[in-house]
Amino acid sequence: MRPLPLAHVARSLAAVGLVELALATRGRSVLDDLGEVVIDHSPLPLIELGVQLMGTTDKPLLRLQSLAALVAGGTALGARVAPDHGRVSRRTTALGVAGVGALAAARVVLARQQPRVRAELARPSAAADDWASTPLVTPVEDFYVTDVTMRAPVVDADAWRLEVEAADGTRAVLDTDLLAGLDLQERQALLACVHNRPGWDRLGQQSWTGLPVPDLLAALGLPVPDAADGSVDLVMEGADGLVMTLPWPEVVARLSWLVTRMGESPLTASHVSPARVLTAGLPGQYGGPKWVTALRLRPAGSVTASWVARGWPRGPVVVPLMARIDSLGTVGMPPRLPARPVPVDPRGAVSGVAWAPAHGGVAGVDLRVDDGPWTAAELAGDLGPDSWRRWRAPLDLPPGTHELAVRCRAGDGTVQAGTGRPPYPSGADGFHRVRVKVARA
Ligand SMILES: Nc1nc2c(c(=O)[nH]1)N[C@H]1C(S)=C(S)[C@@H](COP(=O)(O)O)O[C@H]1N2
Ligand SMILES: [Mo]
Repeated sequence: MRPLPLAHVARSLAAVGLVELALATRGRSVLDDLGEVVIDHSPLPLIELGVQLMGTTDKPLLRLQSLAALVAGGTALGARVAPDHGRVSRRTTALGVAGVGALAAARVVLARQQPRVRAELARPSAAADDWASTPLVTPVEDFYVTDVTMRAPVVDADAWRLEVEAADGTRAVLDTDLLAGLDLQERQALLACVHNRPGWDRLGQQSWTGLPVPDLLAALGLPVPDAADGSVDLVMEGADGLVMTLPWPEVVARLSWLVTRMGESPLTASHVSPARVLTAGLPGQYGGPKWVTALRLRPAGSVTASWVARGWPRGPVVVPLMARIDSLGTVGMPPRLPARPVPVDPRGAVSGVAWAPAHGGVAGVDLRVDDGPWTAAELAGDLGPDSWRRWRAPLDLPPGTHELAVRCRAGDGTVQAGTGRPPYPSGADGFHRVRVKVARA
């Protein structure tokens, strides 16, 4: 094997670093652009596997891949063009170090341009937390973020415009001033990603302020289709180019909302200023785009949503009903896999949340120990069918190792089946199971 031409590696690193740093000041990144090319051209099963294994750490990994590919390409090219100049000298070492430095500096410059998630929401009071281990309202800084782009677009609220187009082609344009004059209401709802699996935390509960899309059309003086008019789709465009569509009857029945506030505060940059569309009961990728820039009524089926182009069903897919055990510290994304069973007090209690926003809300949660029967847990007060609900159940366990499992029962009579099906194509189902251990007395 020939030795790696390290000098060319160093030169390539320096070249990529310099280009990256020069572009960073303009908010661009070769590594991110390449990462997006990879995402756009990867087959769906590969993307699903990536999400399953890496959760949201997939982006740093994609950048590293891009860097490796560019440096490998540069090295190969360098070794061909100048095979004799591949020896490491002080100068090439310095070049390599400078390249790595430039890459790091570029990341800092790019990160500076990304608005921060502001943690302005009041945390739930201690009393509210006594009941269960889960905050009733997910703090903004803990709320999951799913962006399809490598970096979130930066949308200037002053320059933001929402183009609204009726079925007959008449249009209106909304800006933040006009928006402030509209009659906005607050609503509690859960937002979940279609990739959420049993025991994951790719979902959150918040109160959202905004107004239903049909009311928005009316407020702008645009004709509003009949609630049952299936001949039109609502086509929703995000500033990052993401397009989603919903049949008009779904928009009306589920009350798709134009949302401008999350909890007490205006939407933070990542969740996401200045406005988004949210549809209770539908996973994020079906319910509406963040950084929404246009809402258009178009003939049903005439526009293909970005997810459909990527192989997802037209749907809309709904949020599957599920229950989660939060108090044993096993929740996470990707899930924390405790190597050993979680030690528990045999007469202790477990608690968590359950949700069934597409099935009339949570009517019950059941706990099962090993192969025993399902027994009903105690439920906390209800925020409404679109929200999650907290539950708790006492334990009465003999010494040894046990498996706890939870399931959700919904208001419409649906009982969670726990089939173990993956997120693609219609959302994951499976019981959240946790192994516990009771010490011998
Ligand atoms: N414009 C735009 N809208 C989007 C996305 C996106 O990447 N761009 N991600 C979608 C997905 S997959 C989900 S799960 C939710 C995530 O919203 P959050 O990041 O505020 O939690 O937004 C949805 N809307
Ligand atoms: Mo998602």
